[in-house]
Amino acid sequence: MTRRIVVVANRLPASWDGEKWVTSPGGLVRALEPVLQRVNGSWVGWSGNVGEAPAPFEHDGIAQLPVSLTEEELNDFYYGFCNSALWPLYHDAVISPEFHRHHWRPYRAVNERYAKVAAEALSPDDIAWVQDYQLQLVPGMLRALRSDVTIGFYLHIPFPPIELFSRLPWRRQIIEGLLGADVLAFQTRASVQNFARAARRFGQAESVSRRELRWRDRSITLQRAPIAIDTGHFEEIARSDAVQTRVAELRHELGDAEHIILGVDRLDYTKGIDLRLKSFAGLLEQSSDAPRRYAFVQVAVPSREDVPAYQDLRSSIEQLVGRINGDYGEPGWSPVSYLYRSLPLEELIAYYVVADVMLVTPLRDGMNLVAKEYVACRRGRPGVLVLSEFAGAAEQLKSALIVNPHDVDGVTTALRAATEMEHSEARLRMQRLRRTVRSETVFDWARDCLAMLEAF
Ligand code: ADQ
Repeated sequence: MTRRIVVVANRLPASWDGEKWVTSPGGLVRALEPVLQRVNGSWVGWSGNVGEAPAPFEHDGIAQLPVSLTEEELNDFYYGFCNSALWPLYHDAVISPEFHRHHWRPYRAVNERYAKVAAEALSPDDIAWVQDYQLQLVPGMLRALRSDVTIGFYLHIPFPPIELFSRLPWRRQIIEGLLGADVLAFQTRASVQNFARAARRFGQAESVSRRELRWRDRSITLQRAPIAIDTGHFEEIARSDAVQTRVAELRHELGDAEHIILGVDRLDYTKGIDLRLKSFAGLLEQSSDAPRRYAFVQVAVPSREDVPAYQDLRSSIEQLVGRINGDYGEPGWSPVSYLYRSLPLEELIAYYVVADVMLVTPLRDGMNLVAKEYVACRRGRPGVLVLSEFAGAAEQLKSALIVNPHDVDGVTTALRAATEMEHSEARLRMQRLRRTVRSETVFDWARDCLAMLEAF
């Protein structure tokens, strides 16, 4: 018998657009929604509006159990502790993490609230599947409330090396919160190892093996479960007539450039968008005789617009785009097209299909689904993926051109190699990448995670 699953995540998959509930974009929702629809699951999370929580409702075949957040909690818990302390700390401290006690306290209080809503929704033997860095205390709190359910935790972002994690003033509490789970799953081997070390050091857990810890008379399984995509869905849309028509239009709109290069990211300082733009400028510099051969499209989804670091990033990227277009553009032609918006899936896929080169160059990324989505859309046309060695995806997508995103000249060289690559080599590389992306879909990922939880 399949056991019922209650996902506990920061956000609900549905958000209110002022008139109706709509499905929010983003890696997490896109990955989990198809899975929950299959197992008739529920989802505990915040609706996106501050104040009193709406009554539970159903959307897209999933029972949605809203948790309330006040305006102050949104600022201190979400923008504060989650996104000004944990997010930078867990991404190699790309910018300095800020630790404030007035952010930590609401983090604990809000985690407690999620744990309570989840505890009420769970029946004996159900599985609670807690998601991500916003809710690291929930496994421990939930165990205290409900010792009769199985608790899983999945971290979508990297777990940092102990040298960085040690800086966190509440490192012991975070480790103990996580150790409340029966199964802790991570994107990469490196994250599993980093966590095991931190659990030994700050939680006094003992390693039984590389995949098992012992803590307070309980056994905790550590799992490497790289997240994936619904590959078939992307392939199907990429093949559709609507996308094919749009691809031809886009190519024309982009000045029929010989090489269309694409970047698609949430606008986040971990994604390396600014360095990537500099690398593209380097390519234009080297090709000053024929700059019109290249067109670079950067699609950036607005993200965390209330955090100052994100506002600064947005203006520095816009300045850089302006500078490159000013330096290399001509009347009626700009080498960089910059779109600051979220795109409907069909339009996003048309961009994946039209792009000859995909630049995925985060400074640190848990996985990066964009890289996998691009590969899924390349049926019958090679295209070259240039991928950062610091994306979790690099552990799997080894036939990409792997780069160090901090090395601006190195990325320019890789871009050049991508645009000049022999068709036969590009085809071979893409075939290998496609094999990986087709053989490990989001359904395999969910099956692996849930199988581990169901075994408890
Ligand atoms: P993100 O940091 O959001 O996810 P990513 O994995 O690339 O990063 O997922 C982004 C998602 O948003 C993709 O599915 C993509 O299609 C979509 N998207 C991007 N740009 C878009 C646009 N302009 N319009 C519409 N949709 C767009 C976090 C972690 C990642 C991890 C995922 C899942 O940071 O490392 O891979 O969770 O675990």
